Amino acid sequence: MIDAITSSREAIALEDKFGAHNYHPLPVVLTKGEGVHLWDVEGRRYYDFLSAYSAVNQGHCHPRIIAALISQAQELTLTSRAFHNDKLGLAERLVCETFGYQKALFMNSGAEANETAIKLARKWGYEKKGIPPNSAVIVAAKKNFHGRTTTIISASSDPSATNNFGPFMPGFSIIDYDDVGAIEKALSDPCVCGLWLEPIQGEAGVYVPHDGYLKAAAAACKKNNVLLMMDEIQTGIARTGKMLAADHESVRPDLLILGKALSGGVLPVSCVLADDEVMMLIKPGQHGSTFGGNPLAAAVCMESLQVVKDEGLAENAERMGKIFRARMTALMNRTRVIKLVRGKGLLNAIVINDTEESDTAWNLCMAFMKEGLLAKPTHGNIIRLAPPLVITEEQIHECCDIIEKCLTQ
Ligand code: IF1
Repeated sequence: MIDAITSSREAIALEDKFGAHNYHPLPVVLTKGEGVHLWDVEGRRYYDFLSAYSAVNQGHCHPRIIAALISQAQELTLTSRAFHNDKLGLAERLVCETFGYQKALFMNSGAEANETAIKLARKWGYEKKGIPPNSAVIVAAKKNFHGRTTTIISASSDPSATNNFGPFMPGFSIIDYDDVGAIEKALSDPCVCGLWLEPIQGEAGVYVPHDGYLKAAAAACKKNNVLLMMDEIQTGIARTGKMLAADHESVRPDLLILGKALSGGVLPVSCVLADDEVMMLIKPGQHGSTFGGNPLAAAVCMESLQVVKDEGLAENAERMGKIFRARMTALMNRTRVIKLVRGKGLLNAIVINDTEESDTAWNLCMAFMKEGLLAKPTHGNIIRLAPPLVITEEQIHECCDIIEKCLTQ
């Protein structure tokens, strides 16, 4: 019999006693989500300014996505890929037509999609570019975040992601982000098969590269016969005011990596998009996953994408983001606490005028929580502020009032 949680304290105690301590959550226990709002066990309502790291772009428990989940769940949830089902092909067509690629490969988590992209780039490197066996190199950026597997952290420059998890996967070289010269230098190595970037670095603290960086990266890839692998797991699906962050520079990656809001935060769905020249290198039996592309995920993914289009979420993110950054910038000019405001669309962050080690950002998030807004620092002094893309202008102003009240007190 499943006991019900009756208090936040009880829930936290259970997690503390029986759960791995691999996170340090804010002391809030949520029990319901709807649109931009979350409710805790005691019934308090909050604005969600994290959106589960941009997985809930369509808002919590969007009625259309939940309806798609329920109706498909009553028909068929999983066949494995040993057999066909009547939803996967429809979802593959929708993502290919939405993002303009010839083929899609569905996985589950973002990390799995990045792992798939690594395998595709390497296979292309050996079989198309002629890189000698087992010597393919993928170039990644310092301060990247692409997931938590041992291969992915082999490209990480963050000690908290790598310490005591070795030995690491060879074949990655790490360069400074937002440095075109570093790309051109690294890609001159004939063993390089891929350049692996986030169009905006999320975990690094919503680091937006200089205009033209993505275009220059694409040009360097073309010049050196290297695949551009774009991780849009956090920045994609309308989060930055366009369907993809790469759209701001009209850059078309060779490998497009999606996840999170691809399913509206309802269940894990990720996918890699590419053209036949790359995707058809993987033959039957060479890659896959039990749940990858299951009919339930396919149905949820299709409705999630349709909601983004029907509700104009990219346009709303663009408009609301401008209003938000204008208010944060005005606030920055009134208080010494904010050093910087940066972001695109509704992926924004404020950099607090304090050291990375300070707990100012954490204390501010605790103050926001008491005023009904949930956000979390990405590093000591950076607070990511990213509400669901369905937020209205009135709600944005109400949230800015909360932030302003806490920052000016
Ligand atoms: C955590 C933040 C971290 C991602 C990008 C791939 C993945 C992610 C650009 C992997 C996942 C999540 C993971 C979660 C916290 C959050 C995160 F950047 F969003 F804030 F960690 F850096 N590429 N990001 O952002 O996707 O396998 O998780 O589905 O691990 O703590 P996943």
